[in-house]
Amino acid sequence: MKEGIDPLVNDGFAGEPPTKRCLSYLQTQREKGKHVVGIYCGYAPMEVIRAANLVPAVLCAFADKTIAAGEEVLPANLCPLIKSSYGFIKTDTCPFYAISEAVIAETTCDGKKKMFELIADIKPTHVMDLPQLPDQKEAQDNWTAMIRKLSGFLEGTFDCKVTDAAVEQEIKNTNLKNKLLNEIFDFAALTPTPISWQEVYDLTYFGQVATTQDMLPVLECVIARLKQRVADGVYRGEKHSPRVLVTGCPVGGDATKVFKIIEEAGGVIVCLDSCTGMKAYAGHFEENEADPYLSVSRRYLDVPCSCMTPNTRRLEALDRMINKFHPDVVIDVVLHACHSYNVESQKIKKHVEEKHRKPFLKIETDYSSGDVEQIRTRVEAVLETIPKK
Ligand code: BJ8
Repeated sequence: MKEGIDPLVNDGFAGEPPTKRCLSYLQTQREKGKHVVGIYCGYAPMEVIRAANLVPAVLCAFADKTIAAGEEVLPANLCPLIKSSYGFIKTDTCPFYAISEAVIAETTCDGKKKMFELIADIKPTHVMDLPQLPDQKEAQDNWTAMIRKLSGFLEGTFDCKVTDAAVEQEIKNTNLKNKLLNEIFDFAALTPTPISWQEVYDLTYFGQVATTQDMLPVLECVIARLKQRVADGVYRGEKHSPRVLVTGCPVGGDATKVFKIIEEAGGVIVCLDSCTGMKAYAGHFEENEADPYLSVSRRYLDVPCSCMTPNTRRLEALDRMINKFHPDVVIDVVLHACHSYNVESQKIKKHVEEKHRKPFLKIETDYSSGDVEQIRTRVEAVLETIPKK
């Protein structure tokens, strides 16, 4: 938190890692008797999980400290997100995994998919077969069937009933939560911007876990505080700081070193395009469809992850974000050994440079601090190419 600026969320967790707020929330829900399921991906159909009266816990990890434990079993040249997540489970130190009574997983990248096999015998683990050619009609049919199958797994595991009416209600709840979060993202689109990347990240992280009902007062209060900041002329960075859009792999914990470097180099991050950022809140669920599962299926198949081919939706989403947030530069963060985001980066670079005539930088990194100075040099160099305003 920048000195002199009041926190947007004043609940005692301001300035703390967002995982603390989420863990506290999950513990409270458990004490109230609610069951918790672990999730690993932006494709996890939250509306069905919530319709079963369950609370989702995000199990993707971003800490360097568990990589060594992960590498005792997994290959060293694997994505750090997978090694870190597995390392936490292997050392029995992940409170989010500990509180989860079952795990929901999807066949996204090979590393995650095979890691799920290694943990499947610890807790009930339900793997959903995610189609990866989203434009094919069969993809929609199959994904809808997989989401229905998930309902069956949750009903069997937690002795509950997932009704269509409850799924429909959760669709409406998600649309409302997304609407308010997008109102908050609108503030990041202002020049200068009154909201920091850390504040956006805190909210997007909490939004994965908390229900719409629990989020509503928080979000309404944040919107009021942001309006006040604008009225008071309070903003982040300098008035004419280079505006940065960060896209790519999910970034959290130790990987936020990249965000900190961008800020220290004088940039202001105005858009976080990843599953740990704004991506989870894009799009819209059609309400009052004859089959609410089809509505859920459509929305999730639209998630523009690099595991999809072709992933044209990511380019379309980038167009919308560039037009809204007016970045001066696009930085693509790729985690080591994430082949799909790494290969796709070439397309993103071409699209950004040729269609939008903006500078582009790809940063390949992991959770260690060994490359901080090298990243800093590259970030400083790209920010220097931006004409002063
Ligand atoms: S929807 S981005 S959360 S798969 S683990 S793919 S970084 S090699 S996390 Fe993801 Fe779902 Fe897609 Fe979002 Fe690469 Fe690592 Fe795999 Fe990763």
